[in-house]
Amino acid sequence: MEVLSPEQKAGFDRDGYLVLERRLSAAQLATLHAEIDRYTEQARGLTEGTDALDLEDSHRPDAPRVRRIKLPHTHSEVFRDLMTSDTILAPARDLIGPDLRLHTTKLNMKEAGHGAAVEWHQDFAFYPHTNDDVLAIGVILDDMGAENGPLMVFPGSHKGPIHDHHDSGFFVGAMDLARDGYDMADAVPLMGPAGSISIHHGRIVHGSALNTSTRARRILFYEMMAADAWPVMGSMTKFSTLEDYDSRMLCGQSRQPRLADVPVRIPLPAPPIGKTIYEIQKGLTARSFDTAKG
Ligand SMILES: O=C(O)CCC(=O)C(=O)O
Repeated sequence: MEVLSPEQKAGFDRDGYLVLERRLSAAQLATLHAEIDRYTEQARGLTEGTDALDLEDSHRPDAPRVRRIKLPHTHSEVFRDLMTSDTILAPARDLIGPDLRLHTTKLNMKEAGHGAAVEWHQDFAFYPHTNDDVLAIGVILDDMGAENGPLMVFPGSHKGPIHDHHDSGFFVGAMDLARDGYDMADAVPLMGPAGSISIHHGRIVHGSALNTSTRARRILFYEMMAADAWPVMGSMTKFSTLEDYDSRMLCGQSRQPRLADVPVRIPLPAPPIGKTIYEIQKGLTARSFDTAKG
């Protein structure tokens, strides 16, 4: 083990999540915040999103509202350097082994007063793999309390089924919580001071509410898997060649697939609209969370 205790690893295996408090220094946080400001300034004047910026539905060119910085590691050295640091990779190696491949990165902004909710879902429903050594590391960039839309999880749900994320015949990337037997009162918020790190298992049921508070809630997600977890055909994971796929190795070696007895559903037919989770989830009828009023 590099950084986690045996108890923390056992906790993750049992519950499907961990929070590691205060892993980033004040200086690192300041650098990340400044980098975010550089992006949000680019939103002023935009009439639609760009390759880097996903905008809130209530965004206006003169009142910019950024929902997400997309794939930040592809256009920012700051976010790329953090991704390849031991701060991010050491806990992941402790949990799923030395060979890690990146799935994606995103920085969900959830700005004060209007930051969008994310409906309940399992990441593995979007990208089923041959085994479930799949997780997301979340870098908590603002103090995260109950009021500013923390990520919430259902402990132990990573050991259950992959639920139906379809509605009206299409994949909508979200579940009908009541239909699947969950009570929102049982969800646990992953809270901690800015600079903490959350880790959630790829199969855990999770979501987060609209941020109606006066404080932002920004989380930078690095989603990754053991290199021997290969996407099942129909997964939203796309790659064109082996070189392309292997260019996503974060550490260790590329591996042949390991096939485990894991539940799998295929996210097809593809959603009729949208590429981001916020757009795709608009197809869900039985919403759990409010949407912004504008
Ligand atoms: O930002 C959040 O609270 C949830 C993010 C999430 O689950 C996702 O983007 O897939």
